[in-house]
Amino acid sequence: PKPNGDPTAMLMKSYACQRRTPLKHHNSFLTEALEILSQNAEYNDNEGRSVAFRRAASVLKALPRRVRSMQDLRCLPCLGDHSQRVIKEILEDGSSREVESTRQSEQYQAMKALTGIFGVGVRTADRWFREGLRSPDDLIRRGQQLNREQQAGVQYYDDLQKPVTKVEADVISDIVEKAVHAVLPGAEIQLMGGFRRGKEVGHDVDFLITHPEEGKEEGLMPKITNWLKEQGLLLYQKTTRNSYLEKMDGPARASSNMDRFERCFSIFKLQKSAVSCKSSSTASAEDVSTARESERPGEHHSEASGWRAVRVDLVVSPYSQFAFATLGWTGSKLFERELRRWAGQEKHMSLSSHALYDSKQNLYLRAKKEEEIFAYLGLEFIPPSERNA
Ligand code: TTP
Ligand code: MN
Ligand code: MN
Ligand code: MN
Repeated sequence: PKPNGDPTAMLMKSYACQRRTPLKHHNSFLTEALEILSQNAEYNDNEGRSVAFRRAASVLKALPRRVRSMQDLRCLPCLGDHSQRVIKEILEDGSSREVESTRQSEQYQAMKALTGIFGVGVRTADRWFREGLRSPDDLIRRGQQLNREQQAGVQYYDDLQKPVTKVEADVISDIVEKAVHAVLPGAEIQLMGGFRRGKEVGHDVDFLITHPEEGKEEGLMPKITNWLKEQGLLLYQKTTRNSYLEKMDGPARASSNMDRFERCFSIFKLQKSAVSCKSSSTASAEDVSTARESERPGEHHSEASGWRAVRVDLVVSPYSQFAFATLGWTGSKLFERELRRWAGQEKHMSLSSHALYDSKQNLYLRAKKEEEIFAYLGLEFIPPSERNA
């Protein structure tokens, strides 16, 4: 038999950062199922299993066509026994019993609802689940003690569950640009995360801010948030100072996903009139005139008001780290994870959102553009729109 008898057979590389993964692909019916199992493993604190399902799903996203039989999966990397079993069942029966029972399970649904609250991670959600709590409403009813972040998360829960559209992201971009330039002319602002990868909706809007004169960016975040507060545009914000020290944090910390930039987790108050103006000239004046600003405390109901809450992440980077920060904040999360794994396992380098360290040469590799980082890593450049691993 010819080794490459099938002319359509393609060589699928095993690291997601070696592949092009478009936003729209042909196998959502399989990837959504595998991602439920991945999510469930994460809820059960089983990171290895969670990543294995996520890698399997990601391989299917990179395929040029729909999977129709197990034959189509020959020679594909990252598909373990468990993933193959699930895929086989879906191909034969239309659905997988394990996936459907997970989807319906009380634990999965409660964990999804609770971790969906801004400020609530898996550990907190799991503790609450074991105490019998199932939803944000349960937290309010039982008078559960919440930190400031979680209070905002519960208060704006309905709004924050609603996907943020590209038009809304563009309106917020204009606002952030205005705020940044008001306090530091010459600063540069870049839209990051899912929207940089071409997504049409997101769970938040991410921005990276820098200034070509190194040092000018220091202490910038409080100035930006103060300006936004004065304009009445912020519902919540928490700023963390930059704590990156190259000597201490560089190579040692590089494998961790958390970076040490000055950053701000925030919730913006977005006027609906601003959005309808941007999206078309047929702005519905109705939305605004029927707005009721009076509402009971506890929860905000967006339908009845002229504004909605939107999660926004702001990050400030020194110019010398901007390329690394850009690469690190574009995502997807699996793509980032695979880049760091590739760097460590295949190149003996440590990659973070701050730097690239070469352990063999014992030095930091400087870069002004993302392209240079891919080149140092011996990878073909993958544009943001194909990093949807
Ligand atoms: P997210 O905003 O969480 O994800 P996303 O923009 O890809 O998708 P969504 O539409 O759901 O918002 O993260 C954006 C990028 O930021 C992601 O690639 C990883 C990076 N990131 C960090 O580097 N450090 C962090 O602490 C977090 C939370 C994200
Ligand atoms: Mn995002
Ligand atoms: Mn997300
Ligand atoms: Mn984000």
